[in-house]
Amino acid sequence: MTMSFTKGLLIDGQWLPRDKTVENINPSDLSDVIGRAACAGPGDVDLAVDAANRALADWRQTTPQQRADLLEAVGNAILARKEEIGHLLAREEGKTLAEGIGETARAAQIFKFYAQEALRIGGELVASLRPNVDIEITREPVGVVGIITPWNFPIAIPAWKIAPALAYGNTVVFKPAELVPGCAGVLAQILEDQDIPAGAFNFLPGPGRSVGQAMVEHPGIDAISFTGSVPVGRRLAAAAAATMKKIQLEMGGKNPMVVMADADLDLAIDCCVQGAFYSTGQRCTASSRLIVEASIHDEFVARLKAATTGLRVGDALAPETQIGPVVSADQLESNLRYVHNAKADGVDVIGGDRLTLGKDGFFQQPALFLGVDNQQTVSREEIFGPCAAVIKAQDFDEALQLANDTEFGLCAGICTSSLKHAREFKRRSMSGMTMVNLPTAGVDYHVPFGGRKGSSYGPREQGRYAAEFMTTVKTSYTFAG
Ligand code: UN1
Repeated sequence: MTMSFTKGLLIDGQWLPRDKTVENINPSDLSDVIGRAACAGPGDVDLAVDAANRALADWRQTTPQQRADLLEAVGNAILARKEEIGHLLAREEGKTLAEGIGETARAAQIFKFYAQEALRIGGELVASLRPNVDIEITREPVGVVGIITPWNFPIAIPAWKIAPALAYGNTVVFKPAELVPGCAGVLAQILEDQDIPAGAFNFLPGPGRSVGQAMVEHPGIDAISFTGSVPVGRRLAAAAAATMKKIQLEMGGKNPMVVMADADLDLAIDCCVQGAFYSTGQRCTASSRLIVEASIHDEFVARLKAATTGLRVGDALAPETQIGPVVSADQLESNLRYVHNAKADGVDVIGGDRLTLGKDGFFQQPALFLGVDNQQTVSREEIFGPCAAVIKAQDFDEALQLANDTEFGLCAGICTSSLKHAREFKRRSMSGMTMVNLPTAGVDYHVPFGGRKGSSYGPREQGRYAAEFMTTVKTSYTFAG
């Protein structure tokens, strides 16, 4: 296979090589080194933040049409290359080729959506309490936005943070996850190819502990949008408070999928299997708790076991593969530890072992933890792998109570044919998103995304609601007597 190398960092419109690099390895085939990515250091954060601040004066004055044209062109350029980028995505992250291409197309559509949103920036005109005074409420760019993204959606998550940031007139300093610098580098190149003004978009691949930390502490960054783990999110929020930055955090999930006895069971099996295991379960929206009504529990579990053990795990790029590898050695080790500890605690575990296939990769059999209650470790902690706990509930009320009994609150699903159950569930679920007869993972890009409790902090991402974080409100009073 050909090796691809990222060109370095993009700061102030210049590609800057760096001596320090990290290898980008294919998790389906550890002998496949995809390339080497340059590694930014904390000094580069200063350079990028300065460039972003200098560029802001002009960029915030661009017309909505200029920004719309740029974002539309970026979306079209991504779309035109969706097979190639999707292939790179599957190769570096390990989701299947179909998932990689699908994610790339979604990233393109996100840019095209925000191209249009740039044209819809408006405000309010409100009558004052005083005579001959008008009040205007307008939205302005928040300033320089620092964007820190995870490895599990190498192009879609960068897209849904970068596109609204630029659409609303902000400049960007973007740090992708170290494990997936390839797609991020392609995205940076595409933005540059569309002649984005120097400094309006800066690309800083590098480690979170140094580069991400320096970004959140930097007084020249006005807002940080982060997707990643709860512990890192908590650290970033504390650091952001020290410099009074606006912050938006998308973190973990322990998303329940409730299956009621009145559900279409074929559909419910599909929702559980897709939600729990597709994209190797490496989604914060994954269904990691399958809560099944007691009267159908045994029959449902028998079918779920058959569907789970029938999944084809393999090389992300092979057409027959349904479940690609785990992303890295560390993640695999962590997943296997959960499986090992569950077995040691006497849990009935189906699957979960490391798989040896033709190629040396991080393959793991999808795991079901059967007969567990909602207090066990595998029901509480986000594993972030192809692993799901199956929990029995006596009736709807208990299922709802179990669904809400978690420190997370991202997405909650129910499979039911009862309008009453569906309605009650939507109203009483303590989550940011609910799904009826749909998997918990796999969301639309034009509506808000986010959760409650430990899952999210700050305003929502995506759709029109992204304006809440990406802009700041100004109230202007004018007297003309
Ligand atoms: C999806 O389920 O379609 O990190 C998106 C994540 C989420 C994105 C999930 N922020 O998994």
